[in-house]
Amino acid sequence: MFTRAIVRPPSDNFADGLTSVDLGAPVFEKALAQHRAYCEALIRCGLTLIELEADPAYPDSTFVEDTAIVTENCAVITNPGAESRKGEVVSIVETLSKFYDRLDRVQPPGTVDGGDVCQIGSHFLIGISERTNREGAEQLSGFLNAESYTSSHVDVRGTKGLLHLKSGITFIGENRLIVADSLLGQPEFGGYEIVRVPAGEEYAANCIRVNDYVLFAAGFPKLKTELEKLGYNLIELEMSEFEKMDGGLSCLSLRF
Ligand code: CIR
Repeated sequence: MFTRAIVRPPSDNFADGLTSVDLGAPVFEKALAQHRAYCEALIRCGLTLIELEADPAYPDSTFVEDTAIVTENCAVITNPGAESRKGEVVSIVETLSKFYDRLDRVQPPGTVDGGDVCQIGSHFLIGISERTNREGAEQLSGFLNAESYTSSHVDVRGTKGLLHLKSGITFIGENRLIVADSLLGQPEFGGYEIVRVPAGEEYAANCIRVNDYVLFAAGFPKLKTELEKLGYNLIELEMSEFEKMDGGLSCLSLRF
């Protein structure tokens, strides 16, 4: 069970952040409203929110998930792969120090973005991507192994349209992984029941299981129906403005 989440609203220069998609510029007011609805959904799932202030020095800083890996036993501060995002960790260190006695830190030349890290019970899948390098993944595995977690690495470089591992997969519990077609067949996914993402609904592969609910991007009816058939309680959220900046549902919070 999660009890808390760290969130940070977008800043008014959110549109200056990094993006690789061509969906137009996000509308700030709309992004704020979508973020508010996201926060309300987390509260509905039973979480207490730790709300940081918007930080215009870092236009991508609403995507807090990339700055840390938070688990029941330990917290690891990442070294984000994008130069413009490295400073985002400062306020996260300050915040997480209130909850963890010790914070481990990925050191350069290692880089890790939290969006590449998928926890499945006591096992972690770590994506090697444009943002997370092998050195960073190995450092992270070391920290996790010391806390009796296991981990394996999944190379997602060259997988078209995928910024992070979790842009294409979600662990939704019950031994089930939602997997976009571009990632099917990875040996690390053997042993899980795979829920395939219908063609054209790839963005919805990134959703989050939070206690009794799954937070799910609005506008993807086929995957929605499939998950409902499997018995999940979905909370649908409009994500259009974050999608324009390459962000998914998971990246807007750090849940622990
Ligand atoms: C970036 O390119 O870093 C941001 N615009 C989006 C980060 C999304 N993070 C995530 O999916 N974990």
